[in-house]
Amino acid sequence: MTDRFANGDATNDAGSHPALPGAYHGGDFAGLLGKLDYLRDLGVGLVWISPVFANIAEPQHGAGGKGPPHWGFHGYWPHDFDHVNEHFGTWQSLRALVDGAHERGLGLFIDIVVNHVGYGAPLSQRADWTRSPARGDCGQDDVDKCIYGLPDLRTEQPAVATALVRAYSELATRSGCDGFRVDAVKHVGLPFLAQLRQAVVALHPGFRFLGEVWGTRATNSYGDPWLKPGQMDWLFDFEFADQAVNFVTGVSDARALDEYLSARAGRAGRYVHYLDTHDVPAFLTRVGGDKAAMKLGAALELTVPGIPLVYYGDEVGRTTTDWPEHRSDMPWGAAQDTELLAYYRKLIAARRELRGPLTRLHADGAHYGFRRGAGVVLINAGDGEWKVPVPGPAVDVLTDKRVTGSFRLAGRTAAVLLPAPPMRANAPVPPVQPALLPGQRVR
Ligand SMILES: [Ca+2]
Ligand SMILES: [Ca+2]
Repeated sequence: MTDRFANGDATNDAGSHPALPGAYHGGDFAGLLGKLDYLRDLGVGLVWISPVFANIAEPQHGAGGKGPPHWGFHGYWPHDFDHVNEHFGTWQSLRALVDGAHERGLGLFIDIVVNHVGYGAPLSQRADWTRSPARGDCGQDDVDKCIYGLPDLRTEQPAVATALVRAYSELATRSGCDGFRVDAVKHVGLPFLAQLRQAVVALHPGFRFLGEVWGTRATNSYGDPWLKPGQMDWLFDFEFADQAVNFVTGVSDARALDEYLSARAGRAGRYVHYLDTHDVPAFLTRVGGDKAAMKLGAALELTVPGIPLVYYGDEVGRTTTDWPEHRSDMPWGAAQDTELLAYYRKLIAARRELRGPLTRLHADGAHYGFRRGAGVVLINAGDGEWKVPVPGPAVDVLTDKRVTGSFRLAGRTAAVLLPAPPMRANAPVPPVQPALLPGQRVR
């Protein structure tokens, strides 16, 4: 959420009202650029930012016009497809952000809106471009209805499709970004999505698409049409957060969690899972502000197969609720829970050692354990200690504790065990046991 992450340029703050939850708060591309080191140090590989095109300027009022004012700070109310949102910066500062990400080994995805324009945008006046509630020509199906009363782009019309494909190809080229997160994919026809992908990938081989098809989950075939060749590379697993909440709060047991993880095993690599996003309340809020439960959820999220998404602020203990709090400002400085941040960093670093499918080792009550690659992950959602046998010497990389034989995992904690590191060449040589000296026989 570019507007809410960091303000790096005060010259684009006109019209910002940080005290109003529905207004622009001043965050921008320059602010993000200045925090890329923070993101790199957190360990993420890819950054997903808000839609970048200019949004409608007029605030909207929900609740029949009586609600608080709400501007397009989130970027989902595009006004035209040629200009960058002036609150976020310029084409140049967007390019500088992407280049800055690449210099640090990070990828960058831009959210794109292809389904609709903002309320009252000029294109909403053109019946050949849009369906609109004001004209009464919205449809009933997923593709031709006007979601949230937004003017719906006629992406099935060749002229509209061609113009949008051209605008987003231009965005890919001018920004230098690595991929698009495509908004409201369910509400756009598959032929348009294929046309968009084909055009952008022809210009930029390796360009990737993450599609938001509301309600997809890695446990069933609902999302499969959007995962066919020529469509999206990845979709979201809308089920994961609920499964994680249920397990860490004791609503469901390890067996239920294991059934879920087994059911998603075949598709997990094509799905992005998260604890929360800009559309739902924070995980930490859902578990009653219990930091131990948050850590268990993070441990689960960041160790299982699939592509984990960390929504900004999760890693420092930001609590949010429903709109508009779930898009609140990123906490910085003293407002950050640095202990939780350190925990996230360790988990993300450990994740690089956890590859391939998950093999269940324990699924009993509140205890869940599995092997993945070289690592063993143990999650104790119960209150009591869990004594677990451990094969071979290992290190719990979350606490740096060395473990052999058996491991006592405290209640409400998780562990990621990796093989104890081999001795380095320049490390001091430990004393050799006399019985093992050459020429000596073991008695
Ligand atoms: Ca600013
Ligand atoms: Ca549509």
